[in-house]
Amino acid sequence: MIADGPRGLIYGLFELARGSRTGRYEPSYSRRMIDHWDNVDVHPVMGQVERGYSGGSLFWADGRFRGDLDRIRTYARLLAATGINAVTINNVNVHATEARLLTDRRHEVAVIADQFRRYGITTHLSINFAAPVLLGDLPTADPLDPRVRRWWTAAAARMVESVPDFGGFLVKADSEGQPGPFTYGRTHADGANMLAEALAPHGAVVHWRAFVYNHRQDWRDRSTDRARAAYDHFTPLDGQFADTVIVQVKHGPIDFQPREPVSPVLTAMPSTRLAVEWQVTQEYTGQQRHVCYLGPMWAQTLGLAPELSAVSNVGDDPFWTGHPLAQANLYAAGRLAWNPDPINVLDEWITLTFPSAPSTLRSILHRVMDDSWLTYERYTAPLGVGFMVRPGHHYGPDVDGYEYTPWGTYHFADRNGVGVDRTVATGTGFTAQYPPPQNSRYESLETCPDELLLFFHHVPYTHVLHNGSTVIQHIYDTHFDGAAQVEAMITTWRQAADLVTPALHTRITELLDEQLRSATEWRDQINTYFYRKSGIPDHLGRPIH
Ligand code: GCW
Repeated sequence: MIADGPRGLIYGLFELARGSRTGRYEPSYSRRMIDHWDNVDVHPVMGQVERGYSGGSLFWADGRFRGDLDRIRTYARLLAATGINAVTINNVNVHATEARLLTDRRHEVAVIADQFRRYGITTHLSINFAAPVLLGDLPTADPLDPRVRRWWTAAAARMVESVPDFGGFLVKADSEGQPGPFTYGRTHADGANMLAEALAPHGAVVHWRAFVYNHRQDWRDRSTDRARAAYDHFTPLDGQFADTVIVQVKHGPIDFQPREPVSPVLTAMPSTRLAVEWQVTQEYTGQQRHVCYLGPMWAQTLGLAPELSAVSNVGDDPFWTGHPLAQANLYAAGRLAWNPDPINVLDEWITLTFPSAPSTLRSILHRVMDDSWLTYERYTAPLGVGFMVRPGHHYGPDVDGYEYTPWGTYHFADRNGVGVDRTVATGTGFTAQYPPPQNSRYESLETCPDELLLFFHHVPYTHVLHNGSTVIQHIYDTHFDGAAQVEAMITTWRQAADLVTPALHTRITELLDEQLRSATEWRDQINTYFYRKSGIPDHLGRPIH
């Protein structure tokens, strides 16, 4: 481990966790879970860790269990110190090798669980819904078939023999090619309840993801809207899930974009246990090459579900998280689940990570990090429209990268305007999934917040925002400002040269240089694209390529 970053965080947090400063602490979320998207094999496209930007997996390398128990223990301690008490150790996309963690490779799960247990953390496993078929035991995975139910009951019992305090299963079903109950004409409640029946006698639970949507869409079919999908699939099942099933809902209705409204599912299933899912790994928020402190974004969903699941941003990188400042996101995820008050979290992280920091360093870190999410938003996709990223790896700009594919993440930009009409009056009707008063707030152009305008409405480029600017001028202004703010971050960080270790200073400097390169690329591609579509020049005459 390299000096001040990780060590400071661990030791400092233990001080805090002992309650030595202000007495007693109680968590507001009962289960505070980190989900790893680690593969056992190196996946040909997704690699060792799907959407991992911090090196390899702490658990597996090239198909083998790494067996570095010291490192896992240190990690367990770090997680416990942030307040995390549950971990899912493998990717929700469960391929053939990973499926065997449930059966003949479960001793690996047991060894990992032994390390986490020391710090009060339970171990959970992602499973493949078709495991009875995939592992060659049965001709079907139909959840209502008694043979399938017996198979899962036996598999759960064997797992609990290996891991007596086994936490349970996490399931991505009928989503992006993963198998699920739809194959057998069954509902997601049928599928989840079957697994709950196998696990409940052992006190273990099922986390069942609500990320279910049609990824083979036709852009002309405006009745299919990816934003609607989770609500449409799951709310009719409210009340049908067993008590030990937790339906896990991404914080926004689409997919971890830098700006989305809160998922309407979170307020629409009063008779179901829910968990909100945050993406700590920065797939769509700069991939741990950009500073993007996400605490303020996640704070929007605090209090809406009793549990939290957060997708890990940790790997075998010496700083744990690739970008050293991305540690703050891991800290914020655990900490906000413990105490849903976002105000001081970043300041706390700075204090604990740099315990002897002079006030100049504290102020530098605040200036670089406080508004970094809003800065990121400014130089990327505008006004909540999302998904203007390069297809596949999702880094950097490609405005039309997904526009002519079936993934359902359209922006509908043409020469007249841009945005997705999700109104009841003329669009997909998504706004109706919100209770009053949000439904009418989003439905109406008069009241829809600017930052979500293009998520809910298709408007002309000359549409005037609440802030008095037009859509097109706002696009130019925010993109020039966003890139300029990254330049300012670099100038600010230079002043920290003598205040942190050289290794830390160098790593962050290199990453900020990449952030500026990328922000400039975003600025220029977005501005050029919309200038060429709209034909409307920038009022200030700044260079547009
Ligand atoms: O955002 C998408 C990612 C996939 C991920 C999926 C999910 C694990 O691009 O890599 O798969 O979300 O959340 O299941």
